[in-house]
Amino acid sequence: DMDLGAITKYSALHAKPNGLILQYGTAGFRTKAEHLDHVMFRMGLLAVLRSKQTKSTIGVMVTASHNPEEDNGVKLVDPLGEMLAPSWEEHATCLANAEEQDMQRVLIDISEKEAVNLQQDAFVVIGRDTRPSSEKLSQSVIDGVTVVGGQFHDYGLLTTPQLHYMVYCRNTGGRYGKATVEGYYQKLSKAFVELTKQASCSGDEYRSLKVDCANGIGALKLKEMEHYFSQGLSVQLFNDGSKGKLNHLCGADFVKSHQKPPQGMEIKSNERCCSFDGDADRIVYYYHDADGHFHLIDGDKIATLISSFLKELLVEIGESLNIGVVQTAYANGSSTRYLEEVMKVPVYCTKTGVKHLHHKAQEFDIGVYFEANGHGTALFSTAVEMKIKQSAEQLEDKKRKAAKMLENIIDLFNQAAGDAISDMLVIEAILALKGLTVQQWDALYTDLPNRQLKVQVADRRVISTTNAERQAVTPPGLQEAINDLVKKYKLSRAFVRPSGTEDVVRVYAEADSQESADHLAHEVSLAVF
Ligand code: NG1
Ligand code: ZN
Repeated sequence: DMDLGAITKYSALHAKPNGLILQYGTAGFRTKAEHLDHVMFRMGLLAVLRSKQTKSTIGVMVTASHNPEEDNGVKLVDPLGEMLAPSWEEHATCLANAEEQDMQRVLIDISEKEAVNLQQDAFVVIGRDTRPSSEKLSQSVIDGVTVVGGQFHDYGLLTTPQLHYMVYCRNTGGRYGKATVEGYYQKLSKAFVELTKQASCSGDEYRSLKVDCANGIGALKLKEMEHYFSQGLSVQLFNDGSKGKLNHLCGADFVKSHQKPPQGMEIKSNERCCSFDGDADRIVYYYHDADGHFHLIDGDKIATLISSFLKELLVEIGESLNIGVVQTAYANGSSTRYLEEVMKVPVYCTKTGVKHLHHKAQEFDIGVYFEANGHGTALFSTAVEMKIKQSAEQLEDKKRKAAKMLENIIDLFNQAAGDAISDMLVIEAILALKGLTVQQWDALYTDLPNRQLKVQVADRRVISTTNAERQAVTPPGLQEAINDLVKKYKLSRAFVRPSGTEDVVRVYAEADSQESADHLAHEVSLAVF
């Protein structure tokens, strides 16, 4: 049973600031680091309950991803490396906001509602990013875990996707990989090196890459990992945390939202560059053309490269497996059109937030999902993995080679979560195998000009949406107004939705020219008031 006395005693050492209300959103809890101590302690408690209920290892990651260095956050990772189940998100919010004297009751409530067997053993794994506040906050998580008798392993510094990988490994009996940082490096590097060995044109041009690490954990981990894969790729790290501030004027979020290169990176024309975000679960590519123009290659184009390569391999092997691409409303219209009309791959749209994309992608033999901002991965069903393994052993020559390639690609993806390091290696392998330059990849299709705006409103919850957030249901009249505005432009599309991570309404518009996209976004933002 729970030692309620001990919980009360230790909880007082992690006291909640009076009146502070936080919400477990799409990315867990996120706010200024100094407001999070009680949340960390309580998420330690909750992770133990979730572990007892699922009879599995649960993960707790301390990070605020691309937010400024002063912020921090926490999210729980479910047994198969997935985001926390929705009913437990509600429990998390309840528990985080309970006043000291109500803590016991809330904990008992959750245990009863979820039929948690308190006698069951619990195991929690913990990881943290490089923020100055992260070490102490992860210690508070551990306090929470231990006060309710949970066992734990503290991995210390990890990228977010590495923690997802550890949880997945531990709950699948080692089939997926070894639950150590070393195991992660070896699994991915072995697959990568085998793939790039098969590239016929392994000329120098494909072999080096500039990486902006957002002054975050990605730099640390890439440095540790570099020598494992260096025979296939040499990486040059920028914003490695030795000088600059985390996520400041650099990183995937900065590059994507400002559509310009990060500070601290010198780019020669046509050099391949990429940026990670602060916890290394997002990646975008870019380059400067001969005229010095900046070109961004976002998650949509990454998904296109990956899904077309996978489809080609399947054709080569002669397997008719179903492959689907999952996007959100933010996917550029050109990418959706290219995937559906040129590549003939079915495309599905879900609500924003990777858990929605991840779940949808699980419905296919091969599901590729990416948010435009560069968060994504590919999932392979167990049946596919077995089939491909067989093909790699049985088939002849060309088919066998393709099956072997697919086998390695499957190993190279982090199937627990979107992963900047893993995605980078997948992309580098595909470019090498196909002999594609970064410009050729970029030229697959041309992005429609688009604009994203944030609008501050009194209460963003007055806006509700349907059809994967592409249509507004309330307030009345808003969707009609948007429809009328969209009609004024060519190749146009626009939508609004309340953000799940910030107190704003987001406006997105695209059209045939940048000027039109800007106008449309502006007009739509006026209609929101
Ligand atoms: P919100 O704030 O709900 O738009 C943002 C990103 C998501 C996702 C989450 C979680 C956009 C438009 N939205 O969500 O894609 O990454 O943060 O971090 O990029
Ligand atoms: Zn992130």
